[in-house]
Amino acid sequence: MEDLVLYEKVGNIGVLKVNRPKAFNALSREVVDEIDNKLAIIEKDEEIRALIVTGDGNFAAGADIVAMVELNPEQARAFLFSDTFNRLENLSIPTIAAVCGYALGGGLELALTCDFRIASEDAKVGLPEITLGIMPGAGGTVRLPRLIGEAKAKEMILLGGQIKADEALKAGLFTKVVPKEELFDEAMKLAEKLAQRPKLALKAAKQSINNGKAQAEAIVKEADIWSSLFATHDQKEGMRAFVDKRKPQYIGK
Ligand code: DAK
Repeated sequence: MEDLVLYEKVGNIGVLKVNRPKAFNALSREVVDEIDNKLAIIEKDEEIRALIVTGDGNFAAGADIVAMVELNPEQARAFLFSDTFNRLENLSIPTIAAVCGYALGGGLELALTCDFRIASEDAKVGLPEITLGIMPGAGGTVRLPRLIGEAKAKEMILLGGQIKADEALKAGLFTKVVPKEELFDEAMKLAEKLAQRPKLALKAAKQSINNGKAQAEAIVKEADIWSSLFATHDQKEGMRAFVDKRKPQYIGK
């Protein structure tokens, strides 16, 4: 079987690629564990000076809905995405999400843990969890409002729609949008620039910015609230409807 997450070093730049294209790179437990394993390698590698995170075809269409449908609240709470996402956010080197195609739900939340987000013109981002009878639970309700402001974040989270690359650029979610064929080179250019900056000062600046967010507690609480929704009819209905490819019937229970 092909590796679900690919990792390579291009000079002193690391490139992490989610590789589950048939499921639009949906983040299953195995994919997230693999990302975590690669992060453990990256953390120990003194040579690596910047990391690009990307996906094959799409960035990632969210957590694997099929794997979540029948979870109860305890199992959902144990579905530890946030630890891996926090680990990525707190890497000492700068990180760049190179976003192509869909970055939805947990996929967008993964991109939000990176220091920069560069996208191709075909990128579409959103937090569609509400349409599944749940809410974002891996940092989305905490990181997105801080990045793009509460009103725009609420529009995305409470309505659950998608926005295109140019709108996400205007909102400040992306720092740059380029044609698809230029995405990787553009991310590399930025990574190489960052790699030339003094390592210790970069690490200190990033740590200080992250400290200032003081968001750890909010992210833990978000996961608690998120998992409580797995006791509801609407979560089961929303996710079963996605799997059955039909419209959900919500009853508010
Ligand atoms: N999960 C599983 N499979 C997915 C998927 C997903 N998120 N997204 C796409 N796929 C699969 C589809 O089921 C389909 O598979 P087959 O039927 O071919 O077997 C294939 O990928 C292609 O999808 P479509 O046939 O739907 O293709 P379309 O072009 O029509 O649509 C789409 C593409 C990306 C717009 C659509 O697939 C879609 O809406 N996908 C779901 C997006 C979504 O709702 N994402 C949010 C998921 S919830 C936490 C842990 C996790 C999370 C939070 C907290 N904690 C532990 C605290 C995260 C939650 C989420 O991300």
